[in-house]
Amino acid sequence: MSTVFSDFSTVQYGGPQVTEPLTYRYYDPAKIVLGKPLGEHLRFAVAYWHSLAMNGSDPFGAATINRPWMDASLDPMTAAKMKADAAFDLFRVLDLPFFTFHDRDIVHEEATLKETLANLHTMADYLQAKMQGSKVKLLWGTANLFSHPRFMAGAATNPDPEVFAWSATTIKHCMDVTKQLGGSNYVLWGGREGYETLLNTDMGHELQQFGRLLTLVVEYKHKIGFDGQILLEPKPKEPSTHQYDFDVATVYGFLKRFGLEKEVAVNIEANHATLAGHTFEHEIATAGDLGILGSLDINRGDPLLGWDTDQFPIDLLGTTMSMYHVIKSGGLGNGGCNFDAKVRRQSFTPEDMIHAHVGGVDLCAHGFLLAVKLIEDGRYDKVIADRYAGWKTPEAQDLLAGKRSLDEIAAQTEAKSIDPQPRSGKQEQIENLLLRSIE
Ligand code: XLS
Ligand code: CA
Ligand code: CA
Repeated sequence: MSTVFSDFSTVQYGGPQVTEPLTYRYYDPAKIVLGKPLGEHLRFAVAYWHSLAMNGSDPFGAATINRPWMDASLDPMTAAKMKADAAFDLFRVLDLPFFTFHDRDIVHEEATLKETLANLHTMADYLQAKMQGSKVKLLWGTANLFSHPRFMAGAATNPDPEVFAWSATTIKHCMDVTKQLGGSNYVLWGGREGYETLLNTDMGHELQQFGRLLTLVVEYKHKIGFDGQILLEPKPKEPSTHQYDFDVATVYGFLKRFGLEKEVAVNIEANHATLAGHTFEHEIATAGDLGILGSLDINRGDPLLGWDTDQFPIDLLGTTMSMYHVIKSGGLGNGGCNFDAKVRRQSFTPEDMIHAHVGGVDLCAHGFLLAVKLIEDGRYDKVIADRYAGWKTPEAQDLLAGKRSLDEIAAQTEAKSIDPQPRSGKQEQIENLLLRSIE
């Protein structure tokens, strides 16, 4: 069956000198780097929602992307299958190893929960059959618990327990489907798990509800023998004014509170990091340090706009440093790099969709290779190591290990009476070193 992507041949690796735009210049999945193929470090995924379901509408304008399966006169199940056929054709063109989806991306909502869930399972079977004829695997599945009006005050954190139960039911089925399709992870993003005004919100109660839901998810994962990771995706705001999963550090505190820090990791999105006032690499390094780095959603915001624009990334230095911190954190394991990124509404052709992914894939691959080079070169790591070298002395090690009380430290320091001298932080030297490393 032909789709809007049928005219495109599979994008190949061509090497850095190639000028043909629909070619990977850096993404050579078979290239061995740090002991394994580059493709296994990066584990790229295509996001169903932005690539197949997004129609380019915004609060001020109508749809600009009119794919055949979006025709409202079609029978919805026929449309869902046409969309899936196009999805797998896009996966063929991009030749990336994974995809991701929400329940609502693959099939519409029906009048009753029972019918909605029946359709979800029908489409999961359809995807499973498509996967048998394809190389693509599922990086993660998730439930859309934010679009329908019933979720306007949250899903797990809704004041109405019936919405909590509805959400839990939907998640149970989405976890079943994710397991059926061999998913590596299951993601929870709490878009409306937060509030618009504290004036009508019992925050303590809502956090208890959220903790309960996450505990139920972890228990169910073990019950059904799902061996993927459960991931929470931080985001500080949008659509809610304040969201409980504000950033990686906040999520860690929440996981600790409910005893789930060994069970749940994070899916970190670049644009969510910047909305929280952090860099992507800050969030990655924080998760690495806390031992909860799960997976990445690759995109970028617009520095001139204060919302989640989900653009494809173009910043080589930022990407290199993000990959540096991924490598220093021990890699992505079961996670991957999911393109939670959408083309602009003026980029409405199928070809635009392919260019967007080729650019994003190549940028991440290039950044990863440069990060490896930076580590192998050693100069940058040495600057950092030298900065903390004072902590290597036995005396300082005892200080860090808690072998000195506050009054002992005071007595020793007063006896020595050494006035510590300021030392350069070498920021500009480091910036020059890094810029020269990506030339
Ligand atoms: C929205 C989120 C969402 C999650 C999955 O901002 O990025 O797309 O990744 O629900
Ligand atoms: Ca995301
Ligand atoms: Ca986003």
